[in-house]
Amino acid sequence: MVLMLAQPASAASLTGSVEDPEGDAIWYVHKNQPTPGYLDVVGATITLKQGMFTMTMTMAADIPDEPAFVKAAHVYWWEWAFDTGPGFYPIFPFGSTWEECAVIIEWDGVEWSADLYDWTSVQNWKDPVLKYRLPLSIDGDQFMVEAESIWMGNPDTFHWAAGTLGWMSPGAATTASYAWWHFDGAGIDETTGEWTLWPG
Ligand SMILES: [Ca+2]
Repeated sequence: MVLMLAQPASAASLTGSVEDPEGDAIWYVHKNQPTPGYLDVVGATITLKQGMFTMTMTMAADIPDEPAFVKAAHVYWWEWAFDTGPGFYPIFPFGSTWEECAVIIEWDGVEWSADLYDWTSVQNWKDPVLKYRLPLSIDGDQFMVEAESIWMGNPDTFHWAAGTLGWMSPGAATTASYAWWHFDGAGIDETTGEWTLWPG
């Protein structure tokens, strides 16, 4: 006998996922040399349940406790970028889409951190970026991080992409003279540059 138990709506979850080839991460300084597998995205997910977004990113290799920097890089980012509405300040675009907010895991050579960045109130370079510190877990080849939906404006739907990024300039987004490169991106249409619709 199968029992069907009704669940309250709040217990339902919505999810979206993307896959990406292994071996396609590129570092511009060494285009002909392999980029570390922990910078190579093979999959990412975003799941919403009870007001909390859980994001995972699976890499092509286990994530070291203390990743070594490839030449010229000073900071690594693993990022889920969210296009939640029209018009915002373009900061770290993947493809042809600009993001309103992003969840970013950072390794700065000393410590790990994870933050939700909210650019929706930013009008120019000098405006402060809203940031929320997030809990981070690293298990083998996978990152997992959680963020409150309300911090992202409780979106019902959005477009998103995931990827990895290296900063050539120390201090990342806090300096005016910044320079960065995407090692790899996932969830981006190769032809149109459009991001992936969530949920779905
Ligand atoms: Ca990849």
